[in-house]
Amino acid sequence: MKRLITCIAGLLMCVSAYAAEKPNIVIIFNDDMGYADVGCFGSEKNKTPRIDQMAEEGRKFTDFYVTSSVCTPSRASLMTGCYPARVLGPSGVFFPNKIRESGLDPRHFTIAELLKSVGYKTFHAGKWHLGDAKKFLPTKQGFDSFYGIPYSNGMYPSRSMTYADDCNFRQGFSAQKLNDLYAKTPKGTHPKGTKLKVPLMRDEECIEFPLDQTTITRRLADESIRFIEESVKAKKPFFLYLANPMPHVPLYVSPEFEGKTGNGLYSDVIAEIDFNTGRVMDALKANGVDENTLVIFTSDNGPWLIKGEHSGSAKPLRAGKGSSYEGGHRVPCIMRWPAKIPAGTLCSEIATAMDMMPTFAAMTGAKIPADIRCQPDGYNIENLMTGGAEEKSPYEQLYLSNGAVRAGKWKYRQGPLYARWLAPGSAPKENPGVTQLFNLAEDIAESNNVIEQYPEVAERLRSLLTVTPNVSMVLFDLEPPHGARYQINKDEEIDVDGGKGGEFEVVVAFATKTGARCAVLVNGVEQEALAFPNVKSWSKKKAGKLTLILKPGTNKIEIRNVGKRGINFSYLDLKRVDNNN
Ligand SMILES: [Ca+2]
Repeated sequence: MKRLITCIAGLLMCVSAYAAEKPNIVIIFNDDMGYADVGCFGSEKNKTPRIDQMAEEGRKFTDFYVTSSVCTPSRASLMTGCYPARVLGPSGVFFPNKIRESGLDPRHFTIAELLKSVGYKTFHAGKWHLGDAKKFLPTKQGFDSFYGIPYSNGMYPSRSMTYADDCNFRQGFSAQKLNDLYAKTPKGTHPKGTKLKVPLMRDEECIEFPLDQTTITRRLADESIRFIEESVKAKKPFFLYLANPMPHVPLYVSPEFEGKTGNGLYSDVIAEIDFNTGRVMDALKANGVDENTLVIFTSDNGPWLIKGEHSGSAKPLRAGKGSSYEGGHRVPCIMRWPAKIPAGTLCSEIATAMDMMPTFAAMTGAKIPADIRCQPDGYNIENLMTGGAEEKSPYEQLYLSNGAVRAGKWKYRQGPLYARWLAPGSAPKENPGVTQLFNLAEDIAESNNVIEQYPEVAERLRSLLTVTPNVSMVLFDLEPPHGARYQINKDEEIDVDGGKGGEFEVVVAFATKTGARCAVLVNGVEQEALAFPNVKSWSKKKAGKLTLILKPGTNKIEIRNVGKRGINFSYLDLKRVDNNN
């Protein structure tokens, strides 16, 4: 009898050891948090004891990148492991209530789907921003459940929102009132007086409108802790994606943190994020899963510097959000996993948010299916996470937005000096196009353009851009455009030539491989499909031409990939060809 009991006990231990093999994964993804916004990355202003503690107990990544310096494309890469252009097309930030709903196509494979395939419980707490229509929500992308805001905290209610029967309406709103307001509001816009009022959702319904944003950082931690407890109780490995909607503006803190730091609201917000990060870390310990949980703490892009006192810092990096300088793309990153990552260590090799998909697959034994729409561009970086200083980055080059590329210590960039998000509306004269080469090993601040000294290095990096799978602003080999140039933003409506309508010649700038096709649509109606020429490698002649008839007023011009081959759109150039001046 005694032997039998021993056997059973042994078997039980075996089963629980097996369950414990799969590490839990927590990603804490902050919004617009700058490289130097936390103590362990050099902030002098913000005190972040709990985040610093994570670095002391884990590994700091000094050269960790996101693929875009704005929210939506950056998040698409985290979810899919791909450069944003490959999964979103030529897209910037998503806004609700556009005529055509925007979102990450749910047929794309996400890290949540990957982990779910090997038995993980999955939960997204916080800001999603990959589509607010029902078909695009986290629950359609591999998350068992969602609690948070479907887009940025500075937006407004969505026309298509479903309100829960017991939704907590505040400030005199009701589902009826919102419906009435929308009935009077032109399609494609939002009702007056609703700016900065955003919904709090659970799964696919709004449960509070407008969300009391002073409570959100704490409530996201509350929900995260509840999820950790439930998963441990259910003896399941778990994936928690906690995406704080701040320090993106508008900033809010709870009364407990108001004025707490004496350093202004931004520092108070960081302090509240730090405190609640600590609460989540404590919950891992309290539930006995601290040892075998990988926690990744990082940001979706650099600080939104035009917001002044309400923005963070990327120092010593140059610029911030919206820019292809380092301050836009390089973000603070800490990884902590006591079972595998040596404490108090540093990695200064290039790693990116695209690496999560292949790395999680390797860590958990999950398979990335061969037939998904886009195989990841990222790499398995387990070696950089757990190995020694001899481990090297798998990246020979890394494409950044707006025609920039980093290869080793070199960084090449081209285009406007300032980003639209940094200096909006600045005329070309004040914001000239530049080509720059920096040696990041000697010049982390990108202050010394060495393109004259190293023309052959610049040319090597420039030529890499012609084969980039990244979208925005690739090199354009045509003559300078003759008409007005429009950057292609998905779902953007443009007023062409004063809105008079007429016949226009359109040049579509692109980079593509052999025989790709795209359709050009005006107001949702397909005008023509462009088949691009067959070339052996990436096309050097990157443009297609056609004639479009535009009606008077605002027209929505859309370029859509309709072939199997990838196309990277850059911009379209419109020139009037009729005599209707
Ligand atoms: Ca952001």
